[in-house]
This record gives sequence, structure tokens and C-alpha cells, in this order.
Amino acid sequence: MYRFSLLLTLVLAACTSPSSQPNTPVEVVRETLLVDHYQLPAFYPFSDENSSVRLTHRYLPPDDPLALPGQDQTLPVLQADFAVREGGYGGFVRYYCQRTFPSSEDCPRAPQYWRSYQGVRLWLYGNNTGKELLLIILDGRQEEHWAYPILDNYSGWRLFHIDFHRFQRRSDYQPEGAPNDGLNLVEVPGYTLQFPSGTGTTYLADLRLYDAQQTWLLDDYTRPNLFVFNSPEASAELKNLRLWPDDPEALPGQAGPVWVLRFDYSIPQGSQSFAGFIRAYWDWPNDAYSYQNWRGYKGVQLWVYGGPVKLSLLDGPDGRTAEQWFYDIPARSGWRQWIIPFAAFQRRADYQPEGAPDDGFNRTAISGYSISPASGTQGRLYLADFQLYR
Ligand SMILES: [Ca+2]
Ligand SMILES: [Ca+2]
Repeated sequence: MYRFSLLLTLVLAACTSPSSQPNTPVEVVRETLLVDHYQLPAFYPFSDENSSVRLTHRYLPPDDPLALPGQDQTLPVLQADFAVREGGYGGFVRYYCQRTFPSSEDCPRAPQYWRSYQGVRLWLYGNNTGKELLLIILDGRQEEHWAYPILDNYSGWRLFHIDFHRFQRRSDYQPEGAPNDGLNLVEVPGYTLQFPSGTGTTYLADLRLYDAQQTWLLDDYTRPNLFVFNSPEASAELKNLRLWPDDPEALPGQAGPVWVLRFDYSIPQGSQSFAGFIRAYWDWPNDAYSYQNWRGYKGVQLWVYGGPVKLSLLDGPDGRTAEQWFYDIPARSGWRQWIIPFAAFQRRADYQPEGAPDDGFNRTAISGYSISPASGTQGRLYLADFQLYR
């Protein structure tokens, strides 16, 4: 009997790499993609009472009329429909949260460390209105607003690279108590996009931080979900927390703060005893599984502290019926980065969900992964930086 409890986490997931436009100032080289950074993304629309903003998470197949230039796989995008009256306002804020909460005020912030990057890049769909959208970085706990205006003078998708030094402190608005202390980027609880007056629809895809060498996926606009499960006599508890470089459990070579997922478990010996968690790609509006296309990658890499533990990938568009392919990660003391080619995964013989097909490790629709320690074990496990590699 699975007891599901909803929890946290952010995931930054894998997706396609649309080709850069020739005029982009930075050569974008990407060898790895961040799958899980262990925070929770939350998107909250806001507007004045006579305006409205609606957000929809969508998946674009490559043959969709809206597909990005060079797109060759299904890609998640965020659709924003807005109707902002003259003199009104509307937009959305995207917070990094420790847990899921229905309102932005309640979201316990899990700020990110952006200081080691050069800027932010994103794909944004234009409607050639001649009006300005405002991309705003929330800087620090008091969320000082630093803005960059994006002129909507183009049609279709465009890739923007925006160096941090091009953001300016807003003079028209600041939250109460926001300090005037520069764009520090040490703690970034989220960002905001504000729409111009008028009615329109725009789309966002593949928001990243970049530096001269590489990019780091910040938002691919999928939504994560996390389910803990355990048999009655077993226990399982998840927590996401931030490790600092001087913490005893800090990762080797860790510079800034890093978010990790902590899993405490106790599983009595016996074939009926189990515990673990599922990290699902989740379609929140429909409260159902969604999925990512992992074709085009060679394998996964992740940092693990503790173990042993079974890593299972859910190979199918719906995690409830997805075929499970596993790799057993051995026990190690301290942190260790595991680089696991897909060829090392095997079909689970001990468990498959009802309705799971036996059709090979396709990886065109991965709906999530699960982590489950063996029965007769107890302990504490940490996970960090789950990525795909090419
Ligand atoms: Ca600041
Ligand atoms: Ca399969």
C-alpha cells in the first residue's frame, strides 16, 4: 500500500537544445543538463483586479507550428495569456520554494546563488507590439527589484542573452524594506515577468544562466512533484535543505550554497517492507504525470551521499504504468558522483507497475525516477545535482 505524501523540490529538467541564433554574443556550449537541483519551482500570476494573467504549461512537439528554431524533440514551454488594462499591471512571479504552497506569500523561499554566472538567457515569443515586457530579478531576501526591459519588436521566437550588468535597479517600484545595495546575486528567491498593457499571448522556454564556458538550466518550465512511499512498518521522510561550504556534509569543492535532498529511512527486513520516493514530472493543471524526452543523452550523473540505493527510471509517459529500469548504486561514505550510462540500466524483475509494457528502454518519454533503499536497511541519504550528459 503506497502512502503518497506531496512534497517539494525543484527540478530543472532536461530538454532539447535549440540552436543559437548567429547574432548571440556568447558561444553556448552545453555538455550536461541539470535534471534536479532539489528546489521547487512555483509560478504565481498576479494583476490588478481589472486585468488578468493565465499561465499554462505546455509541451511542444517538433512539428508544432509554435516549435522553436531547430527544435528536434518535444520541448516544455510556459504559455502566458494576459489582458492588462491601460494603467494597470499584470505578470507572474516565479519563486524557488522549499515546499509547494498555493500562494506566493506562503512559499518558503529557497534562494539560488547566481553570482558565479555572467547573465541569464531565455527564449521569448514576440508579437511585434512595440511595447516592453519587464524581466525582473528579485535580489536578496527583501527582493530588491532589478529590471531589464525587453522590447517586443519582433515576431516568433527569439533567444536573448542578458548580462547581469544590463539590469537596472527599478526606480518606479521597490518592495517595502528592499535595500539599495546593488545586484548581489547571492540569494535570488526568484524572478518576475511583467506584461505591457493590452491583450496577448507569449511563450517562454529554456531559461538558463550562462557564463563564457557553459550554461546551466534554470527553468525548462516543467513542474516537479515528489511522492514518498513506504509500507506500514517502514518509515521515510524527505527534506530539502541548503548546504554551505563549511557544513560537514558539503560537497567536494563546493563554492556557494547548494540545495540538496535529504532522505531518512528505516526499512525492516522482509519482502513486504519497502520505502522510497518518486520524483515525478508533473502536469499541475491536470494533476497528472508529464514527461521528458531523454533520447540524445548517454546517461545520468548525480551526487549521492550514503546508500546503497536503487535508482529506477520511469520509462513511459505516465509514471503509474511506466516500465521501470534500474541501477543499483553501492554504498559509499561521503559524497560520490555517479556517472551511469543508460546501457548499465536493467529492467526491474522484482517490480513493475500494472500495465507496464516490456518494450525496451526507449527513453522518449521519461515520467520521473524513484529512489528506493533495500529492505533491512536504515539511514540517511543525500542527493544533489542530478543531470543528463551527452
Ligand atoms: Ca541587492
Ligand atoms: Ca519501455
